[in-house]
Amino acid sequence: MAVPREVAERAARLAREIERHNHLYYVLDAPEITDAQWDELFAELAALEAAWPGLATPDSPTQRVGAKPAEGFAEVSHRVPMLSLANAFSDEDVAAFDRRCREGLGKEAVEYSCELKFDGLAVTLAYEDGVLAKGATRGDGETGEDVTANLRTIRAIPLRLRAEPPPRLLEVRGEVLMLRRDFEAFNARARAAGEKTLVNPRNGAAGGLRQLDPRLTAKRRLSFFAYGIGAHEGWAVPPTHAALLDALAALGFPVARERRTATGEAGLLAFYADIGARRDALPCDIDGVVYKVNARAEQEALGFVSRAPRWAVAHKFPAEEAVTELLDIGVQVGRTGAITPVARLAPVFVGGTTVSSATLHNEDEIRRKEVWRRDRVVVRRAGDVIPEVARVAQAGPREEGDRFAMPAACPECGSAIARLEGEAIARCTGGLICPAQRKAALLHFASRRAMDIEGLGDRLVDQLVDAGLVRTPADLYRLDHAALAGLERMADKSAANVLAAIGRSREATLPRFVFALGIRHVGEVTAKDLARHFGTLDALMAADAARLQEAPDVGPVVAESVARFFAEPHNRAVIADLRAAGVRWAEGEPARGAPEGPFAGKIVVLTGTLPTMTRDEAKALVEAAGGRVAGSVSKKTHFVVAGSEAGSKLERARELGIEVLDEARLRAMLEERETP
Ligand code: D41
Repeated sequence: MAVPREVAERAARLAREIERHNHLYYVLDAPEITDAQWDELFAELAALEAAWPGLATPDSPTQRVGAKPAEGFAEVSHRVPMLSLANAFSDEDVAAFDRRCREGLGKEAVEYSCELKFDGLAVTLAYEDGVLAKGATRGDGETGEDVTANLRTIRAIPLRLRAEPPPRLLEVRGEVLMLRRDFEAFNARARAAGEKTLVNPRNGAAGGLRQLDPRLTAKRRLSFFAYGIGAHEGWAVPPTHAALLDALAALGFPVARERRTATGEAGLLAFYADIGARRDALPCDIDGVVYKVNARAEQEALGFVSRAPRWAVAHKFPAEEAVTELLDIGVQVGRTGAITPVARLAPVFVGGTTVSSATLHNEDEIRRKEVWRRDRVVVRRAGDVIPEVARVAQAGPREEGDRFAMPAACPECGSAIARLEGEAIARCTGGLICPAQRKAALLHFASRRAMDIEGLGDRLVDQLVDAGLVRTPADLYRLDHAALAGLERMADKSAANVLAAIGRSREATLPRFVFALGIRHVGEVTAKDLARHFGTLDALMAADAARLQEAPDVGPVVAESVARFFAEPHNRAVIADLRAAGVRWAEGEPARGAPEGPFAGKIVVLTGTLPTMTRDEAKALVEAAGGRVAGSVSKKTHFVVAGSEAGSKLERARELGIEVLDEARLRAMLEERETP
């Protein structure tokens, strides 16, 4: 049965609409409708085409992922060969390129069009009468493979040119690639499904184009950027490369915004530096920039040498990946005690510098990447980030001793290394004595909510530790005026003030002292809970993980962390030392029975700015009324006290249906005790 005219017209209109929205979304990055609205248009068109066989045309958006798996790819010989690009690796290479162009053209200064060099795969797209007819890989430049069905799945590639009337023939050339966000999303999904992940976006794009089943290509969400043309008939080729790129954008192709004209070597190098600085912020990987003589007449005058135009050059960034031998795996201790496995490498030049060590992040990463000592590994150094071992290039002999084992003791202080359940990072437990953690531990110990030693900040801690005057917090209490005043830029008066502050801090409270120890997972609230529950430091130190969990809100992770801290003899020695130095607090009885007050047993979260109370005041009042203040909203939260500019915590409270109080209501509830 013939397709009724209204149906054909509706289908054609839908097809045009869908492609217009594809262009808005994938090329201009400025969608006008939601994904759901797009799905609706698409579903309507698909339904019409299903009901009326013969309705679907090759340029219908439903045909992007229509085809059945292919047997293989047919060969395509390019009507106009796809040339290669000469490379420049240094400023001198660029200067030589500019000199050759000036001399070849007999000009003082040559104008260039500068663009990005995408790290993808070159392809050519043939449009006949405006409709995408064939797409092929570059291959050897003369012959490539017909990957039309796969290229159709790329929504950034128009199925029809935006030109009326369209050229008889136009071949558009460009690069197929995977945007970083699509690469990350693909790998996240693959990881969750236990499937193989992609090594990098370039391999993702190359593998994607080579799929025999276009549905697999579609899953990779490939992208495309246009940079040139091949054969053409019935099209007025613009007179400059810059105008050509504008024309390609007008026809509906993605063209990178990062493009401009520049004159002379200095102009080219400025573009290179500018792009180099912004490289990490780009949506996709690039491996350099490309300079092309702008005027087409000048390009023709310069011509070619052995398959490469004389009028263009790729200025490459230093390679970000290199292969070298992994000599050994050691560990490094961070400021917070985090133990990072570090690869010692045979020195290798990568990303512009020589690298001889690279991070392996943590034990799980080593296992996931299956890295062993004496393997040959790929070292990656992108931008300013620390070099990392990206993957194994070639396995080494792999004898049992080559496998990484987390050491039992910290290389800096000899304390035990522990990895708590559910954490990726192993840590040194010698928080109070480990040289690597010394400065951070001292700063925390002296901080306002801990021992509150005024004047003992970053700079002074640095000086004290670097001068060898302080190794553990206990050493603070043995400092004298002469030692302090002897430090650079330390006036007599300030030395006296700091000494007085240290002296005052001897009168502590048990919660403050426990918090000051800097035990992982023991914040101010937990320190208070522990102090209240055990009453004395000795009782707390004697408790095993099971006893620790009897304290309110202490789960297995906190309990294990506390038990390990006090099990470390170094830590016990420092605590004994602190007591010997006169640090003391009033010890209490272990808590018994439930707390009393209008907020007894209630968990309260504070958020936003209250009209008259500070956060600390509100907290103290809630705690005095028997409540506990928590940092985040969960199902266990009883009340959220919200002030102005309350954000996500308030939202979360509403989602969970938790009662929200303002300051007035909080005050009223606090006073309930007095109004029987
Ligand atoms: O972004 C690219 N990878 C890129 C590749 C580019 N921006 N421009 C290019 N221009 C050319 C000429 C000058 C020969 C038309 C290229 C390539 N060629 C190219 N890609 C793969 C081989 C050659």
